[in-house]
Amino acid sequence: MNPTIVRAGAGLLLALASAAASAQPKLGACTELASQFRHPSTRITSAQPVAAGALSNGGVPVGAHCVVQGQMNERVSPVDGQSYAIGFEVRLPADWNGRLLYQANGGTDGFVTRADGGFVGGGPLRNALQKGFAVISTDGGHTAAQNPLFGLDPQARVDYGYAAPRSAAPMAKALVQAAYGQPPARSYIGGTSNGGRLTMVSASRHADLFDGFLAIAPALRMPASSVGGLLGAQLWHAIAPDKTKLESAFPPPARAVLARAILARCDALDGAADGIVEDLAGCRKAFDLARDVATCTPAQAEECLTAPQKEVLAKVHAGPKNRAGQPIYTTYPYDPGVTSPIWADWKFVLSINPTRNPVSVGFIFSTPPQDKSMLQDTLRFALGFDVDTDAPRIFATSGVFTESAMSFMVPPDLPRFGALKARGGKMLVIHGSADPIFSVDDTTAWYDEFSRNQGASAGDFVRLFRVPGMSHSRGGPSTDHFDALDALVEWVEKGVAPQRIIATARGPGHAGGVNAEVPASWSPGRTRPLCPYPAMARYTGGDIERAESFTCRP
Ligand SMILES: [Ca+2]
Repeated sequence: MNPTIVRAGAGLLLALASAAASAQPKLGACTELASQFRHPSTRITSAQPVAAGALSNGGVPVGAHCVVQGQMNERVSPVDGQSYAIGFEVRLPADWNGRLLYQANGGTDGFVTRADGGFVGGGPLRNALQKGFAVISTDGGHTAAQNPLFGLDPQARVDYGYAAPRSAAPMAKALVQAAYGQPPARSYIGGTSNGGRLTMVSASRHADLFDGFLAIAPALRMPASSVGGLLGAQLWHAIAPDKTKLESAFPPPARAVLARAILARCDALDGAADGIVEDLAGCRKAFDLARDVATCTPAQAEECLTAPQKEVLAKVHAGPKNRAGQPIYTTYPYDPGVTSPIWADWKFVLSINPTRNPVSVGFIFSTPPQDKSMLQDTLRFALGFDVDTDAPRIFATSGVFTESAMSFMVPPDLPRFGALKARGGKMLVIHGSADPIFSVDDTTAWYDEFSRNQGASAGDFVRLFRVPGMSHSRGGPSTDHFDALDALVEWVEKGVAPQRIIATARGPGHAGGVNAEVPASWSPGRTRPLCPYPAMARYTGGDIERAESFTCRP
Protein backbone atom coordinates (compact mmCIF):
# COMPACT_ATOMS: atom_id res chain seq x y z
CA MET A 1 0.00 0.00 0.00
CA ASN A 2 1.31 3.44 -0.92
CA PRO A 3 1.80 5.39 2.36
CA THR A 4 1.29 8.81 0.73
CA ILE A 5 -2.18 7.77 -0.31
CA VAL A 6 -2.94 6.34 3.11
CA ARG A 7 -2.09 9.72 4.65
CA ALA A 8 -4.45 11.52 2.28
CA GLY A 9 -7.42 11.19 4.60
CA ALA A 10 -9.32 8.95 6.92
CA GLY A 11 -12.05 8.26 4.35
CA LEU A 12 -9.59 7.10 1.72
CA LEU A 13 -7.73 5.07 4.33
CA LEU A 14 -10.96 3.29 5.14
CA ALA A 15 -11.61 2.65 1.45
CA LEU A 16 -8.13 1.23 0.97
CA ALA A 17 -8.44 -0.92 4.06
CA SER A 18 -11.74 -2.17 2.73
CA ALA A 19 -10.20 -2.91 -0.67
CA ALA A 20 -7.37 -4.78 1.03
CA ALA A 21 -9.89 -6.71 3.10
CA SER A 22 -11.87 -7.62 -0.02
CA ALA A 23 -8.77 -9.00 -1.73
CA GLN A 24 -7.79 -10.94 1.38
CA PRO A 25 -11.01 -11.51 3.33
CA LYS A 26 -10.64 -12.51 6.93
CA LEU A 27 -12.27 -15.78 7.84
CA GLY A 28 -13.94 -13.95 10.72
CA ALA A 29 -16.48 -12.66 8.19
CA CYS A 30 -17.30 -16.23 7.16
CA THR A 31 -20.01 -17.11 9.65
CA GLU A 32 -21.79 -13.81 8.97
CA LEU A 33 -22.51 -14.95 5.43
CA ALA A 34 -25.07 -17.37 6.86
CA SER A 35 -27.29 -14.54 8.06
CA GLN A 36 -26.28 -11.70 5.73
CA PHE A 37 -26.15 -13.27 2.26
CA ARG A 38 -29.41 -12.89 0.35
CA HIS A 39 -30.11 -14.40 -3.05
CA PRO A 40 -33.38 -15.40 -4.75
CA SER A 41 -34.61 -18.93 -3.98
CA THR A 42 -31.56 -19.56 -1.82
CA ARG A 43 -31.33 -20.65 1.81
CA ILE A 44 -27.91 -20.71 3.47
CA THR A 45 -27.78 -23.49 6.04
CA SER A 46 -24.26 -22.98 7.34
CA ALA A 47 -21.12 -20.90 6.91
CA GLN A 48 -18.08 -22.13 8.76
CA PRO A 49 -14.37 -21.32 8.68
CA VAL A 50 -11.97 -24.15 7.88
CA ALA A 51 -8.48 -23.76 9.33
CA ALA A 52 -5.36 -24.04 7.21
CA GLY A 53 -4.22 -27.64 7.12
CA ALA A 54 -7.58 -29.08 8.22
CA LEU A 55 -7.73 -30.55 4.70
CA SER A 56 -4.88 -31.75 2.57
CA ASN A 57 -4.52 -32.91 -1.02
CA GLY A 58 -1.60 -34.75 -2.56
CA GLY A 59 0.22 -34.43 0.77
CA VAL A 60 -0.06 -30.62 0.65
CA PRO A 61 -2.18 -28.72 3.20
CA VAL A 62 -5.20 -26.80 1.92
CA GLY A 63 -5.21 -23.18 3.04
CA ALA A 64 -7.72 -21.50 5.33
CA HIS A 65 -11.10 -21.01 3.76
CA CYS A 66 -14.80 -20.57 4.41
CA VAL A 67 -17.31 -23.27 3.48
CA VAL A 68 -20.86 -22.09 2.84
CA GLN A 69 -23.63 -24.66 2.43
CA GLY A 70 -27.21 -24.24 1.39
CA GLN A 71 -30.19 -25.12 -0.77
CA MET A 72 -31.69 -23.49 -3.84
CA ASN A 73 -35.06 -23.83 -5.58
CA GLU A 74 -36.66 -25.88 -2.82
CA ARG A 75 -39.90 -27.36 -4.08
CA VAL A 76 -42.33 -30.29 -3.86
CA SER A 77 -42.80 -32.14 -7.13
CA PRO A 78 -46.38 -32.28 -8.39
CA VAL A 79 -45.43 -35.46 -10.25
CA ASP A 80 -43.93 -37.73 -7.60
CA GLY A 81 -44.68 -35.75 -4.41
CA GLN A 82 -41.02 -35.68 -3.37
CA SER A 83 -39.21 -32.62 -1.99
CA TYR A 84 -36.36 -31.47 -4.20
CA ALA A 85 -33.70 -28.75 -4.06
CA ILE A 86 -30.29 -27.95 -5.48
CA GLY A 87 -27.96 -28.60 -2.57
CA PHE A 88 -24.58 -26.86 -2.75
CA GLU A 89 -21.44 -25.83 -1.01
CA VAL A 90 -19.05 -23.03 -1.89
CA ARG A 91 -15.49 -22.90 -0.59
CA LEU A 92 -14.01 -19.42 -0.37
CA PRO A 93 -10.24 -19.35 0.18
CA ALA A 94 -8.64 -16.67 2.34
CA ASP A 95 -5.94 -16.38 -0.30
CA TRP A 96 -8.26 -15.87 -3.27
CA ASN A 97 -6.99 -15.68 -6.85
CA GLY A 98 -10.01 -13.75 -8.15
CA ARG A 99 -11.50 -16.76 -9.97
CA LEU A 100 -14.59 -18.94 -9.55
CA LEU A 101 -14.74 -22.62 -10.49
CA TYR A 102 -18.02 -24.48 -10.91
CA GLN A 103 -17.18 -28.08 -10.09
CA ALA A 104 -19.46 -30.27 -12.19
CA ASN A 105 -19.89 -33.65 -10.53
CA GLY A 106 -20.01 -37.20 -11.87
CA GLY A 107 -22.30 -40.20 -12.10
CA THR A 108 -25.98 -39.62 -11.49
CA ASP A 109 -24.97 -36.78 -9.16
CA GLY A 110 -26.95 -36.46 -5.90
CA PHE A 111 -23.89 -35.69 -3.80
CA VAL A 112 -22.45 -32.33 -2.84
CA THR A 113 -18.93 -33.55 -3.46
CA ARG A 114 -16.39 -31.44 -1.57
CA ALA A 115 -15.90 -28.20 -3.48
CA ASP A 116 -12.14 -28.40 -3.99
CA GLY A 117 -11.85 -28.77 -7.77
CA GLY A 118 -9.73 -31.92 -7.88
CA PHE A 119 -10.28 -33.56 -11.26
CA VAL A 120 -8.03 -36.27 -12.63
CA GLY A 121 -6.28 -39.43 -11.59
CA GLY A 122 -4.98 -38.80 -8.10
CA GLY A 123 -6.06 -35.20 -8.65
CA PRO A 124 -3.73 -32.41 -9.63
CA LEU A 125 -1.06 -32.03 -6.96
CA ARG A 126 -2.72 -28.73 -6.22
CA ASN A 127 -6.49 -28.74 -6.57
CA ALA A 128 -8.40 -25.63 -7.55
CA LEU A 129 -9.01 -24.62 -3.94
CA GLN A 130 -5.28 -24.81 -3.29
CA LYS A 131 -4.67 -22.69 -6.34
CA GLY A 132 -6.89 -20.00 -4.82
CA PHE A 133 -10.13 -20.52 -6.73
CA ALA A 134 -13.47 -20.05 -5.03
CA VAL A 135 -15.22 -23.34 -5.85
CA ILE A 136 -18.89 -24.33 -5.96
CA SER A 137 -20.15 -27.91 -5.97
CA THR A 138 -23.82 -28.92 -6.23
CA ASP A 139 -25.80 -32.15 -6.08
CA GLY A 140 -27.49 -31.42 -9.40
CA GLY A 141 -30.94 -31.01 -7.86
CA HIS A 142 -31.51 -34.22 -5.92
CA THR A 143 -30.07 -36.03 -2.92
CA ALA A 144 -28.19 -39.31 -2.78
CA ALA A 145 -31.27 -40.88 -1.22
CA GLN A 146 -33.25 -39.81 -4.31
CA ASN A 147 -30.90 -41.70 -6.64
CA PRO A 148 -32.01 -43.00 -9.07
CA LEU A 149 -35.76 -42.43 -8.64
CA PHE A 150 -35.40 -38.66 -9.08
CA GLY A 151 -35.77 -39.63 -12.73
CA LEU A 152 -39.50 -39.99 -12.08
CA ASP A 153 -39.69 -36.18 -11.72
CA PRO A 154 -39.28 -34.21 -14.96
CA GLN A 155 -37.79 -31.08 -13.35
CA ALA A 156 -35.25 -33.16 -11.43
CA ARG A 157 -34.23 -34.77 -14.74
CA VAL A 158 -33.69 -31.36 -16.31
CA ASP A 159 -31.84 -29.96 -13.28
CA TYR A 160 -29.46 -32.92 -13.51
CA GLY A 161 -29.22 -32.73 -17.30
CA TYR A 162 -28.47 -29.05 -17.74
CA ALA A 163 -30.40 -26.58 -15.58
CA ALA A 164 -28.60 -26.56 -12.19
CA PRO A 165 -25.75 -24.24 -13.29
CA ARG A 166 -28.28 -21.69 -14.54
CA SER A 167 -29.39 -21.19 -10.92
CA ALA A 168 -26.25 -22.07 -9.00
CA ALA A 169 -23.54 -20.22 -10.94
CA PRO A 170 -25.11 -16.73 -10.59
CA MET A 171 -25.71 -17.47 -6.89
CA ALA A 172 -22.05 -18.44 -6.46
CA LYS A 173 -20.94 -15.24 -8.17
CA ALA A 174 -23.15 -13.21 -5.85
CA LEU A 175 -21.72 -15.07 -2.86
CA VAL A 176 -18.20 -14.29 -4.03
CA GLN A 177 -19.22 -10.64 -4.30
CA ALA A 178 -20.58 -10.76 -0.75
CA ALA A 179 -17.49 -12.50 0.62
CA TYR A 180 -14.76 -10.51 -1.12
CA GLY A 181 -16.49 -7.26 -2.08
CA GLN A 182 -15.97 -7.95 -5.75
CA PRO A 183 -17.26 -10.49 -8.28
CA PRO A 184 -14.99 -13.13 -9.80
CA ALA A 185 -12.77 -11.68 -12.52
CA ARG A 186 -13.04 -15.01 -14.40
CA SER A 187 -15.37 -17.96 -14.08
CA TYR A 188 -14.68 -21.56 -15.05
CA ILE A 189 -16.55 -24.83 -15.11
CA GLY A 190 -14.96 -28.25 -15.18
CA GLY A 191 -15.59 -31.86 -14.37
CA THR A 192 -15.08 -35.49 -15.23
CA SER A 193 -17.46 -38.06 -16.72
CA ASN A 194 -20.98 -36.69 -16.14
CA GLY A 195 -19.22 -33.54 -14.99
CA GLY A 196 -17.41 -33.41 -18.34
CA ARG A 197 -20.76 -33.81 -20.05
CA LEU A 198 -22.31 -31.01 -17.98
CA THR A 199 -19.30 -28.85 -18.83
CA MET A 200 -19.88 -29.38 -22.57
CA VAL A 201 -23.62 -28.87 -22.12
CA SER A 202 -22.82 -25.61 -20.32
CA ALA A 203 -20.54 -24.49 -23.16
CA SER A 204 -23.59 -24.89 -25.36
CA ARG A 205 -26.41 -23.70 -23.09
CA HIS A 206 -24.66 -21.45 -20.53
CA ALA A 207 -21.77 -19.92 -22.46
CA ASP A 208 -22.66 -16.57 -20.89
CA LEU A 209 -21.92 -17.87 -17.38
CA PHE A 210 -18.31 -19.01 -17.81
CA ASP A 211 -15.08 -17.98 -19.54
CA GLY A 212 -13.38 -21.38 -19.60
CA PHE A 213 -14.61 -24.98 -19.81
CA LEU A 214 -12.65 -28.12 -18.87
CA ALA A 215 -14.38 -31.37 -19.88
CA ILE A 216 -12.60 -34.59 -18.89
CA ALA A 217 -13.82 -38.01 -20.05
CA PRO A 218 -17.12 -36.43 -21.06
CA ALA A 219 -20.23 -38.62 -20.92
CA LEU A 220 -21.14 -36.93 -24.15
CA ARG A 221 -24.17 -38.99 -25.24
CA MET A 222 -24.79 -40.73 -21.95
CA PRO A 223 -28.27 -42.11 -22.68
CA ALA A 224 -26.98 -43.84 -25.83
CA SER A 225 -23.76 -45.15 -24.25
CA SER A 226 -25.75 -46.41 -21.25
CA VAL A 227 -28.06 -48.35 -23.57
CA GLY A 228 -24.90 -49.74 -25.15
CA GLY A 229 -23.79 -50.93 -21.71
CA LEU A 230 -26.99 -52.95 -21.32
CA LEU A 231 -26.70 -54.48 -24.77
CA GLY A 232 -23.05 -55.36 -24.17
CA ALA A 233 -24.01 -57.08 -20.92
CA GLN A 234 -26.41 -59.29 -22.89
CA LEU A 235 -23.55 -60.40 -25.16
CA TRP A 236 -21.15 -61.11 -22.29
CA HIS A 237 -23.84 -62.93 -20.30
CA ALA A 238 -24.56 -65.26 -23.21
CA ILE A 239 -20.98 -66.60 -23.23
CA ALA A 240 -20.12 -66.28 -19.51
CA PRO A 241 -19.34 -69.67 -17.95
CA ASP A 242 -20.39 -68.21 -14.58
CA LYS A 243 -23.75 -66.48 -15.09
CA THR A 244 -23.38 -64.64 -11.78
CA LYS A 245 -20.10 -63.07 -12.91
CA LEU A 246 -20.01 -61.51 -16.37
CA GLU A 247 -16.25 -61.05 -16.15
CA SER A 248 -15.90 -64.83 -16.47
CA ALA A 249 -16.67 -64.26 -20.16
CA PHE A 250 -13.45 -62.33 -20.64
CA PRO A 251 -11.21 -62.59 -17.56
CA PRO A 252 -7.92 -60.73 -17.01
CA PRO A 253 -5.65 -63.31 -18.73
CA ALA A 254 -7.80 -63.16 -21.86
CA ARG A 255 -7.77 -59.37 -21.80
CA ALA A 256 -3.98 -59.48 -21.55
CA VAL A 257 -3.89 -61.64 -24.70
CA LEU A 258 -5.89 -59.02 -26.55
CA ALA A 259 -3.71 -56.17 -25.25
CA ARG A 260 -0.51 -57.93 -26.38
CA ALA A 261 -1.98 -58.51 -29.85
CA ILE A 262 -2.97 -54.84 -30.14
CA LEU A 263 0.49 -53.69 -29.05
CA ALA A 264 2.17 -56.04 -31.52
CA ARG A 265 0.38 -54.37 -34.42
CA CYS A 266 -0.03 -50.79 -33.21
CA ASP A 267 2.54 -49.78 -30.59
CA ALA A 268 5.33 -48.81 -33.01
CA LEU A 269 3.06 -46.90 -35.43
CA ASP A 270 3.80 -43.70 -33.47
CA GLY A 271 7.58 -44.21 -33.65
CA ALA A 272 8.09 -45.67 -30.16
CA ALA A 273 7.52 -49.24 -28.98
CA ASP A 274 6.68 -48.00 -25.49
CA GLY A 275 3.45 -49.74 -24.54
CA ILE A 276 1.38 -46.74 -25.66
CA VAL A 277 -0.77 -46.61 -28.80
CA GLU A 278 -0.96 -42.99 -29.89
CA ASP A 279 -2.13 -43.59 -33.46
CA LEU A 280 -5.73 -44.72 -33.09
CA ALA A 281 -6.58 -44.22 -36.76
CA GLY A 282 -3.48 -46.15 -37.82
CA CYS A 283 -4.30 -48.92 -35.38
CA ARG A 284 -7.82 -49.19 -36.74
CA LYS A 285 -6.29 -50.07 -40.11
CA ALA A 286 -3.44 -52.18 -38.80
CA PHE A 287 -5.21 -54.36 -36.26
CA ASP A 288 -7.56 -57.14 -37.33
CA LEU A 289 -9.04 -59.14 -34.44
CA ALA A 290 -9.86 -62.14 -36.60
CA ARG A 291 -6.36 -62.29 -38.06
CA ASP A 292 -4.18 -61.02 -35.24
CA VAL A 293 -5.54 -63.02 -32.30
CA ALA A 294 -5.34 -66.79 -32.56
CA THR A 295 -8.53 -68.73 -32.01
CA CYS A 296 -8.14 -71.32 -29.27
CA THR A 297 -8.17 -74.92 -30.46
CA PRO A 298 -7.48 -78.24 -28.75
CA ALA A 299 -3.93 -77.84 -30.06
CA GLN A 300 -3.54 -74.20 -28.93
CA ALA A 301 -4.82 -73.18 -25.53
CA GLU A 302 -2.31 -70.38 -24.87
CA GLU A 303 -2.10 -66.85 -26.29
CA CYS A 304 -5.50 -67.25 -27.90
CA LEU A 305 -9.15 -66.29 -27.44
CA THR A 306 -12.12 -68.57 -27.98
CA ALA A 307 -14.27 -68.12 -31.06
CA PRO A 308 -17.22 -66.84 -28.95
CA GLN A 309 -14.93 -64.39 -27.16
CA LYS A 310 -13.70 -63.00 -30.47
CA GLU A 311 -17.24 -62.77 -31.81
CA VAL A 312 -18.47 -60.78 -28.79
CA LEU A 313 -15.36 -58.58 -28.73
CA ALA A 314 -15.91 -57.68 -32.37
CA LYS A 315 -19.54 -56.76 -31.67
CA VAL A 316 -18.73 -54.75 -28.56
CA HIS A 317 -16.00 -52.76 -30.32
CA ALA A 318 -18.27 -52.18 -33.32
CA GLY A 319 -20.73 -50.52 -30.95
CA PRO A 320 -24.40 -51.23 -30.24
CA LYS A 321 -26.75 -51.48 -33.21
CA ASN A 322 -30.46 -52.13 -33.59
CA ARG A 323 -31.81 -55.14 -35.49
CA ALA A 324 -31.74 -53.18 -38.74
CA GLY A 325 -28.01 -52.61 -38.20
CA GLN A 326 -28.30 -48.89 -37.44
CA PRO A 327 -25.87 -47.62 -34.77
CA ILE A 328 -27.34 -46.71 -31.39
CA TYR A 329 -24.02 -45.42 -30.13
CA THR A 330 -20.55 -45.59 -31.65
CA THR A 331 -17.45 -47.75 -32.04
CA TYR A 332 -14.68 -48.30 -29.47
CA PRO A 333 -11.02 -48.36 -30.52
CA TYR A 334 -8.84 -51.35 -29.71
CA ASP A 335 -6.49 -50.13 -26.99
CA PRO A 336 -4.19 -52.00 -24.59
CA GLY A 337 -6.11 -50.34 -21.74
CA VAL A 338 -8.59 -53.22 -22.11
CA THR A 339 -6.61 -54.80 -19.27
CA SER A 340 -7.85 -52.22 -16.76
CA PRO A 341 -10.08 -53.23 -13.83
CA ILE A 342 -11.98 -50.02 -14.62
CA TRP A 343 -12.69 -51.39 -18.11
CA ALA A 344 -14.00 -54.59 -16.50
CA ASP A 345 -16.09 -52.68 -13.99
CA TRP A 346 -17.98 -50.79 -16.68
CA LYS A 347 -18.43 -53.76 -19.00
CA PHE A 348 -19.30 -56.42 -16.45
CA VAL A 349 -20.61 -54.77 -13.26
CA LEU A 350 -21.95 -51.24 -13.82
CA SER A 351 -23.74 -52.49 -16.94
CA ILE A 352 -26.07 -54.62 -14.82
CA ASN A 353 -26.05 -53.36 -11.22
CA PRO A 354 -28.46 -50.98 -9.43
CA THR A 355 -26.07 -48.02 -9.40
CA ARG A 356 -25.51 -47.30 -13.07
CA ASN A 357 -26.64 -48.36 -16.55
CA PRO A 358 -29.93 -50.16 -15.76
CA VAL A 359 -31.25 -47.47 -13.44
CA SER A 360 -29.94 -44.56 -15.51
CA VAL A 361 -31.64 -45.93 -18.59
CA GLY A 362 -34.77 -47.18 -16.85
CA PHE A 363 -35.56 -44.26 -14.55
CA ILE A 364 -33.70 -41.17 -15.79
CA PHE A 365 -33.40 -41.61 -19.57
CA SER A 366 -36.53 -43.55 -20.58
CA THR A 367 -39.88 -41.91 -21.34
CA PRO A 368 -42.02 -43.22 -19.83
CA PRO A 369 -39.75 -44.42 -17.02
CA GLN A 370 -39.75 -47.95 -15.68
CA ASP A 371 -41.82 -48.95 -12.68
CA LYS A 372 -39.91 -48.70 -9.37
CA SER A 373 -40.06 -52.47 -9.00
CA MET A 374 -37.31 -52.74 -11.62
CA LEU A 375 -34.81 -51.81 -8.90
CA GLN A 376 -35.28 -55.24 -7.38
CA ASP A 377 -33.74 -57.06 -10.34
CA THR A 378 -31.57 -54.84 -12.51
CA LEU A 379 -29.83 -57.83 -14.12
CA ARG A 380 -33.17 -59.07 -15.38
CA PHE A 381 -33.92 -55.59 -16.77
CA ALA A 382 -30.54 -55.44 -18.54
CA LEU A 383 -30.89 -58.89 -20.05
CA GLY A 384 -34.49 -58.24 -21.14
CA PHE A 385 -33.85 -54.79 -22.60
CA ASP A 386 -35.07 -54.79 -26.19
CA VAL A 387 -32.91 -52.95 -28.67
CA ASP A 388 -35.81 -52.07 -30.97
CA THR A 389 -38.67 -51.35 -28.60
CA ASP A 390 -36.93 -50.09 -25.41
CA ALA A 391 -33.90 -48.19 -26.75
CA PRO A 392 -36.00 -45.57 -28.64
CA ARG A 393 -37.42 -44.40 -25.30
CA ILE A 394 -34.31 -42.23 -24.81
CA PHE A 395 -35.63 -40.09 -27.68
CA ALA A 396 -39.26 -40.12 -26.50
CA THR A 397 -41.35 -37.42 -24.80
CA SER A 398 -44.77 -37.43 -23.14
CA GLY A 399 -47.23 -34.98 -21.62
CA VAL A 400 -45.34 -35.21 -18.30
CA PHE A 401 -41.83 -35.60 -19.68
CA THR A 402 -41.71 -32.91 -22.34
CA GLU A 403 -37.96 -33.20 -23.00
CA SER A 404 -36.33 -36.43 -24.12
CA ALA A 405 -33.17 -37.67 -22.44
CA MET A 406 -31.16 -37.12 -25.62
CA SER A 407 -32.39 -33.53 -25.51
CA PHE A 408 -31.72 -32.73 -21.86
CA MET A 409 -28.45 -34.68 -21.57
CA VAL A 410 -26.62 -33.83 -24.82
CA PRO A 411 -25.26 -30.39 -25.79
CA PRO A 412 -27.82 -29.01 -28.26
CA ASP A 413 -25.25 -27.25 -30.41
CA LEU A 414 -22.57 -29.94 -30.55
CA PRO A 415 -21.49 -29.38 -34.15
CA ARG A 416 -20.83 -25.66 -33.70
CA PHE A 417 -20.77 -24.34 -30.11
CA GLY A 418 -21.84 -21.03 -31.60
CA ALA A 419 -22.57 -19.28 -28.29
CA LEU A 420 -19.15 -20.24 -26.94
CA LYS A 421 -17.46 -18.86 -30.04
CA ALA A 422 -19.48 -15.64 -29.98
CA ARG A 423 -18.61 -15.12 -26.32
CA GLY A 424 -14.89 -15.72 -26.84
CA GLY A 425 -14.82 -18.63 -24.38
CA LYS A 426 -12.35 -21.52 -24.49
CA MET A 427 -12.94 -25.24 -23.97
CA LEU A 428 -10.51 -28.08 -23.35
CA VAL A 429 -11.79 -31.62 -23.82
CA ILE A 430 -9.66 -34.53 -22.59
CA HIS A 431 -10.52 -38.19 -23.14
CA GLY A 432 -8.88 -41.56 -22.51
CA SER A 433 -8.47 -43.88 -25.50
CA ALA A 434 -9.40 -46.91 -23.40
CA ASP A 435 -12.58 -45.43 -21.91
CA PRO A 436 -14.91 -48.46 -21.81
CA ILE A 437 -18.21 -46.59 -21.59
CA PHE A 438 -17.92 -43.13 -23.18
CA SER A 439 -15.97 -43.92 -26.31
CA VAL A 440 -13.12 -41.69 -27.43
CA ASP A 441 -14.36 -42.48 -30.95
CA ASP A 442 -17.52 -40.52 -30.13
CA THR A 443 -15.56 -37.51 -28.90
CA THR A 444 -13.21 -37.73 -31.88
CA ALA A 445 -16.08 -37.96 -34.38
CA TRP A 446 -17.68 -34.95 -32.72
CA TYR A 447 -14.44 -32.96 -32.97
CA ASP A 448 -13.99 -33.95 -36.62
CA GLU A 449 -17.45 -32.64 -37.45
CA PHE A 450 -16.94 -29.54 -35.31
CA SER A 451 -13.64 -28.86 -37.10
CA ARG A 452 -15.24 -29.22 -40.53
CA ASN A 453 -17.84 -26.64 -39.52
CA GLN A 454 -15.31 -24.18 -38.05
CA GLY A 455 -12.58 -24.52 -40.61
CA ALA A 456 -9.19 -23.30 -39.47
CA SER A 457 -10.62 -21.57 -36.39
CA ALA A 458 -11.70 -24.73 -34.54
CA GLY A 459 -8.53 -24.91 -32.45
CA ASP A 460 -8.84 -21.22 -31.57
CA PHE A 461 -11.51 -21.98 -28.98
CA VAL A 462 -11.98 -25.74 -28.58
CA ARG A 463 -9.19 -28.34 -28.33
CA LEU A 464 -9.38 -32.09 -27.81
CA PHE A 465 -6.55 -33.96 -26.08
CA ARG A 466 -6.62 -37.76 -26.05
CA VAL A 467 -4.86 -39.83 -23.39
CA PRO A 468 -3.71 -43.18 -24.81
CA GLY A 469 -4.33 -46.16 -22.55
CA MET A 470 -6.34 -44.16 -20.02
CA SER A 471 -9.56 -45.80 -18.88
CA HIS A 472 -12.67 -43.93 -17.82
CA SER A 473 -11.45 -40.70 -16.18
CA ARG A 474 -8.19 -42.27 -14.97
CA GLY A 475 -6.22 -45.47 -14.68
CA GLY A 476 -5.13 -47.90 -17.35
CA PRO A 477 -1.54 -48.27 -18.61
CA SER A 478 -1.27 -44.53 -19.12
CA THR A 479 0.10 -41.17 -18.12
CA ASP A 480 -3.16 -40.08 -16.48
CA HIS A 481 -1.90 -37.31 -14.22
CA PHE A 482 -1.95 -33.81 -15.68
CA ASP A 483 -2.96 -30.29 -14.81
CA ALA A 484 -5.31 -29.10 -17.52
CA LEU A 485 -6.84 -26.37 -15.38
CA ASP A 486 -3.63 -24.33 -15.43
CA ALA A 487 -3.47 -24.81 -19.22
CA LEU A 488 -7.05 -23.57 -19.56
CA VAL A 489 -6.39 -20.51 -17.40
CA GLU A 490 -3.35 -19.61 -19.53
CA TRP A 491 -5.51 -19.89 -22.65
CA VAL A 492 -8.44 -17.87 -21.28
CA GLU A 493 -6.47 -15.13 -19.55
CA LYS A 494 -3.29 -14.81 -21.61
CA GLY A 495 -4.42 -16.13 -24.96
CA VAL A 496 -1.80 -18.90 -24.84
CA ALA A 497 -3.46 -21.90 -26.51
CA PRO A 498 -2.14 -25.21 -25.13
CA GLN A 499 0.27 -26.81 -27.61
CA ARG A 500 0.96 -29.75 -25.28
CA ILE A 501 -0.02 -30.71 -21.76
CA ILE A 502 2.55 -32.69 -19.81
CA ALA A 503 1.14 -35.88 -18.32
CA THR A 504 2.82 -38.18 -15.80
CA ALA A 505 2.42 -41.86 -15.02
CA ARG A 506 1.46 -42.44 -11.39
CA GLY A 507 3.95 -45.21 -10.78
CA PRO A 508 5.20 -46.33 -7.36
CA GLY A 509 5.77 -43.40 -5.04
CA HIS A 510 3.63 -40.89 -6.92
CA ALA A 511 2.31 -38.20 -4.57
CA GLY A 512 -1.03 -38.01 -6.38
CA GLY A 513 -1.87 -41.63 -5.53
CA VAL A 514 -0.35 -44.66 -7.26
CA ASN A 515 -1.95 -46.16 -10.37
CA ALA A 516 -1.26 -49.88 -10.00
CA GLU A 517 -1.75 -50.33 -13.74
CA VAL A 518 1.43 -48.48 -14.71
CA PRO A 519 3.54 -51.28 -16.27
CA ALA A 520 6.64 -52.31 -14.34
CA SER A 521 8.68 -51.78 -17.50
CA TRP A 522 7.96 -48.04 -17.41
CA SER A 523 9.88 -45.64 -15.25
CA PRO A 524 7.51 -44.79 -12.36
CA GLY A 525 7.28 -41.14 -13.31
CA ARG A 526 7.22 -41.50 -17.10
CA THR A 527 6.07 -38.30 -18.78
CA ARG A 528 4.39 -37.72 -22.12
CA PRO A 529 2.97 -34.73 -23.91
CA LEU A 530 -0.78 -34.87 -24.41
CA CYS A 531 -1.33 -33.37 -27.85
CA PRO A 532 -4.13 -31.35 -29.42
CA TYR A 533 -5.97 -33.66 -31.79
CA PRO A 534 -5.28 -34.49 -34.60
CA ALA A 535 -1.67 -34.22 -33.40
CA MET A 536 -0.23 -37.11 -31.42
CA ALA A 537 2.99 -37.64 -29.47
CA ARG A 538 5.68 -38.92 -31.84
CA TYR A 539 9.11 -40.05 -30.69
CA THR A 540 11.95 -37.88 -31.90
CA GLY A 541 14.86 -39.50 -30.02
CA GLY A 542 16.40 -39.47 -26.55
CA ASP A 543 15.12 -40.90 -23.28
CA ILE A 544 11.92 -42.76 -24.09
CA GLU A 545 10.63 -42.14 -20.56
CA ARG A 546 10.59 -38.36 -20.97
CA ALA A 547 8.11 -36.03 -22.63
CA GLU A 548 10.98 -33.99 -24.12
CA SER A 549 11.74 -36.90 -26.45
CA PHE A 550 8.37 -36.53 -28.15
CA THR A 551 6.83 -33.94 -30.42
CA CYS A 552 3.16 -33.28 -31.15
CA ARG A 553 2.29 -33.65 -34.81
CA PRO A 554 -0.42 -35.42 -36.85
CA1 LIG B 1 3.89 -46.42 -29.03
